[in-house]
Formats: sequence, structure tokens, C-alpha cells
Amino acid sequence: MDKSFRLFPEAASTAAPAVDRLYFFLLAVSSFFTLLICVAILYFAVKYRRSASFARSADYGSPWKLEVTWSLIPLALTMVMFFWGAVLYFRSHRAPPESAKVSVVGKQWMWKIQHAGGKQEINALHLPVGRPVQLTMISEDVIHSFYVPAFRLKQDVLPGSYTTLWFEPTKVGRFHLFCAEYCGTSHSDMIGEVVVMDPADYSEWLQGGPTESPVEAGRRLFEQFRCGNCHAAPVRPRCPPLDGLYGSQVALSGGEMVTADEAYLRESILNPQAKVVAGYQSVMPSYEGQIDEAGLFELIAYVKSLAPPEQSSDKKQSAPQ
Ligand code: HEC
Ligand SMILES: [Cu+2]
Repeated sequence: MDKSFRLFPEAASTAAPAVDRLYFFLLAVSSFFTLLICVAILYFAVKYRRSASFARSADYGSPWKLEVTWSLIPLALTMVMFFWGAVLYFRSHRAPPESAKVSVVGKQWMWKIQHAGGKQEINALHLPVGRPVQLTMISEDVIHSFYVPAFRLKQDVLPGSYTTLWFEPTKVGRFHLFCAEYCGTSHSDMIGEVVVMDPADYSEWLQGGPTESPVEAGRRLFEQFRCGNCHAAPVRPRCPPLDGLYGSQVALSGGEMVTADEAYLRESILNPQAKVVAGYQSVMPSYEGQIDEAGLFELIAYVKSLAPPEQSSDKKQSAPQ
């Protein structure tokens, strides 16, 4: 990569310049006050040295104006930092709806990546430039953290729950990918690269290799684990149909409502007892330990692809990603 000395990593995502501006603002404020304090220390050390003559017993009363000033200025500055940071934080957590979806499984010590079309890679993520991407990530073991300095983004990858991260690469090139959470002996080998390509090169890259889509792989798992014995509608009326489930509101036996998102689907498969659908008995077995995280992504992709019953002839269209 670039051998020349640089203080800053390249800025290669739409988020990067905005994060840098906030960073420079923080740096400027801290430098200004650090300097101010140093200069004041030196100045007063000389001015009030032991041999200097001045009234040492002066009583200044209560200088309330001074108190108010030095409370309000820092308050204003920290509020600017807070709201500025909060705006960037929210922006970095709300992916544009048209984002390409990529799933990421972190494990000791590698990154396993699968694209929506089915293409898989390890320790590398190929992307087209200028298109937003959303990663849905989970860990197979301990906490990892997905960190791309050139994008100014970092997100912890947790065991047992999904986290997401989105970005839009703005430059063609190869960028470092690090695990930024100490995760055991070979943590330092848990590195890779994000390869941002021209859209034409990218579609060429997509061509090669096997591509069973996650939805198809998920359908295989659905058959393999005989989910259909219960969930394929006519067989057992005591089980809820899964068509159109994704994104809908589900009433639970406890009376609450939950949105059927990826996390809910994952929990329904691994720990069906945790949230039982209203009107059903909790007879579904747990699949904990039988399906790995990559398989769960596929199974969930399949459940997501099941269109609502009314328009089930249209299945293709509601396929996710
Ligand atoms: C023995 C029958 C049975 C099998 C086998 C079974 N389920 Fe279920 N499933 C149920 C029942 C009953 C419920 C509703 C009660 C509950 O929420 O636990 C349910 C609930 C669910 C839900 C939540 C549905 C909703 O409306 O919110 C999902 C998702 C789900 N199952 C997926 C699967 C998948 C995927 C498999 C295969 C890996 C599977 N199930 C295997 C019986 C089964
Ligand atoms: Cu790690």
C-alpha cells in the first residue's frame, strides 16, 4: 500500500469527511485550551513570583460574572460536541433503504462474508464504488469488532445478537479491515481488506464462483430440519404460517407486540420458548447448536422471502436484498 508517511488514513467513504471535521473540531478546542492553560501558568508563575511586590491579601468578593462565564462557555462547547456527534451517530446507524445487503460472521480468527447473491469470501469484502452497503453482523464465539479506518467506521460484532453497519465507499482501492476488539491468541491475524471496485469490474467479479443464493440455501435448510412439517400451512394447523411474517407485527402470548425482524426470527429458531406467538402452544423444538450463524442467515433469508399469503404467486418480488 501507500508507503509515504501519513498521519491520517485515506478518507474513502461518504461518512469519512464528516467524521474528520468533528475530529478536527475536537482537536482544535482541546489544543486551544491546552495552550491557554500553559500560557496562563507561565504568565502567572512569572508575574506572581515570590520576589514580585503586589497586595497578596486582596479580597475580590464573589466574582459571579466570572463563574457564570467559565461555566457557560464550556457548556456551550460540549453541547456543540454532543449534538454534532449525535447527528453523525444517528446518520451512521440509519442505512439508506436501497443499500446492498451483506452478511458477516466473525469467528476466531476470520471474517466470513456472504453477499446477497450468494457469493462468499473470507477476510475480504469486494464492493462497487458509490453504492451504499449494509452489513448485518454476528459472532460465532467472542466479541469482535469490524473496523475500516478509511471509512471511519467501527462496529462491535457480538455473539448472540445482530449488529449492523452501513457505508458508501467513495474511492476505488484496497482498504484495511481490522478486528478492533481483542479476541484471543490470533487477534492480530484477524485482518482483511475491503476491495472497492469500479461497478463494471465488480459485476465481472460477481460472475465467478458458485452462487446458490442465501434464499435457496435457506430453503434447503428448511427442508433438512423439517421446519415444513409444522409450518407448511395445511399439515398442522397448530403452527403459525411463516408467509409474510418478516416485518409484520406479531402478538405474543404475554400480550406484547413485537416486530418480526432478523433478531426475532433468529430467536424464534434458537429459543422458541422466549417469545411464544399468541394462540399457539410452545411445541417448537429449539435448534440451538444445530445450525451455525452462516446457516441461520440463510434460513432467515428464506423466511424473509416468503411472501404474504395473498400475493404468494409473486414470491420473487418480495425476496430480500
Ligand atoms: C414441532 C413443530 C415445529 C417445528 C418442527 C418448527 N416449528 Fe417453528 N413454530 C412452531 C410453533 C407451534 C410456533 C408458535 C409458538 C412459538 O412461538 O413458539 C412456531 C414459531 C415459529 C416462528 C415464529 C412465528 C411467528 O409467527 O412469529 C418462526 C420464525 C419459526 N417457528 C421458524 C421455524 C423454523 C425456521 C423451523 C425449522 C428450523 C421451525 N420453526 C420448526 C412449531 C414448529
Ligand atoms: Cu476478532
